Amino acid sequence: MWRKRNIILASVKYLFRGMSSKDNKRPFTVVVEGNIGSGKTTFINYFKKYVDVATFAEPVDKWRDVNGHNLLELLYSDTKKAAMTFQSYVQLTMVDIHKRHCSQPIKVMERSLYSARHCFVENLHQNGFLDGPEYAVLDEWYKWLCKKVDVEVDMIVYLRTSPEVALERIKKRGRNEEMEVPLSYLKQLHDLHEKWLCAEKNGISAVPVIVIDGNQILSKMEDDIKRCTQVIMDNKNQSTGDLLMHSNVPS
Ligand code: 8LK
Repeated sequence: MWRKRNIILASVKYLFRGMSSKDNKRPFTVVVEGNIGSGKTTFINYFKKYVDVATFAEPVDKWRDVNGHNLLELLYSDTKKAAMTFQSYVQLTMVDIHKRHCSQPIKVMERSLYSARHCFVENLHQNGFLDGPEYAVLDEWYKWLCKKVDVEVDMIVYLRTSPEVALERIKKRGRNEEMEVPLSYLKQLHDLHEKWLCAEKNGISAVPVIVIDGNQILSKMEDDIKRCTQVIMDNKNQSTGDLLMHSNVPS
């Protein structure tokens, strides 16, 4: 169900914040967050038809081939050994996308430096796959990056999906490395997303969060995504006053 309350909240928070993408050097940046199998790719693909939007999917191909090493495979086959290596590289590749230049005024990214820290790194630490020193080093890097690099975002879209539905979709997608992902892992990640994005006090609370029901069948989700597009446009327009989003798709 589309959560009207969240849209209103998003708009109100946005107005209060009175911000745009600062000095306009950074595009209006939307990050799409959610569990593995939550429908983020569908969401990102939807925006590809807009000429004013640059889309950035998660750089999974990079994670699968770092000078011939498949870090994603290593992560799932020997999590303790690969967790630090994988998360360091994820952090680097996510900052790269946060900083990637695009000529379009709107940038839609799949996940972010923030979900890396609040969900994935946190989960690996809670399960003992990242020990104290590893966790501390990743956290220091995270804090330094947030302070020194412009990785700010303007809006978060959270695809809230039950772990059971996410597991079904993962199985259907059939990505080799993920075939053994247990439901318990998805439940832990789900809880961390909820804590981060739905609790009153999250690390980046000034950023509006739009919640979409990711359990819906994909055709239904498209309706919500369309409405979400409108919210993104409205907020972007408030920040520049003149931009209209154009669609390549004949109406
Ligand atoms: O999203 C593709 C795969 O990578 C999926 O199996 C989950 C994993 N992954 C991870 O372990 N840590 C991550 C991300 C993805 C994305 C971020 C930011 N951190």
